[in-house]
Amino acid sequence: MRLSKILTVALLFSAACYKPNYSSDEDLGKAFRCYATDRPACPGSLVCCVGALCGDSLIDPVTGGPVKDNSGNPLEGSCVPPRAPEDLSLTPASYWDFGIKGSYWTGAVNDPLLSGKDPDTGKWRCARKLEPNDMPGEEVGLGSQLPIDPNPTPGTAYEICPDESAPDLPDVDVFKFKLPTPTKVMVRITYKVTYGDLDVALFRMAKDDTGVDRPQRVVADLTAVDNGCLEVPNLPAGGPYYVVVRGTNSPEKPSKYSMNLYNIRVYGVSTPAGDSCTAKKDGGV
Ligand SMILES: [Ca+2]
Ligand SMILES: [Ca+2]
Repeated sequence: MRLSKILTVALLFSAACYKPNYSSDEDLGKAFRCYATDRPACPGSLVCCVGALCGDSLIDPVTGGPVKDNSGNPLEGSCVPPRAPEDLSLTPASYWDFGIKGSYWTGAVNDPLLSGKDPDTGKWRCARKLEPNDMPGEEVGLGSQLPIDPNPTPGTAYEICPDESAPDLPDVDVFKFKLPTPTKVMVRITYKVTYGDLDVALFRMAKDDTGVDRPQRVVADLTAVDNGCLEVPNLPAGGPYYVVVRGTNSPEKPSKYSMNLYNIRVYGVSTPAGDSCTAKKDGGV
């Protein structure tokens, strides 16, 4: 429902002491939808945000109209509490701290054909499905109930590769889930390391000294082999938890990040002795 409609309803009921019981909880899907160009865009002290972009940054400085998405539609935001000022030097690759990588792929790397333009179609090769999904607020939702003991599937296909506007920017993909009960959680990504090493890690949010949420690493797979796997025997209920997949760099080429196609599965396991990262030594999934 658009804000103007809600305000109209609120006015209609104001004679009967109507108290609008609005929510700003994006996670519950209850936040007001908004356009930053509406005046006011949001009730009270709330601000209109799309991912990391808020308020006037959703207004095109040239036209004065709303910033538009790739399809030409005005970006629709959610009314949320004002966010802490962000460190503008912070990139998604530095925001998600994977820890120190100890092993690197040293063999030949095949071109995954994920950057540059296809000579036949002229289109940017990186499909950029569900992008941007690099920071909290942009993530791909996995829901509040992970599948438990699902039948093995190939998983959902994504790709780590940059946008045409910033071809050297490292890409990360972020997925979010919550847990209603403590759960043994598995995360599996499948990829061929010969086309580019990928890493995967699980984070939760913790408040830093200034009370701002920062990602805290729970577990990471930083190996330079085919596929990646995370196993958390008893992840506490709640969340949100964030699964992050990244391309990797190396000490020799710190500014060059790998790209690759991958498939991902995130699921729960009902018995402690059930599925495990170490159970299949052949690297299968
Ligand atoms: Ca991404
Ligand atoms: Ca890896």
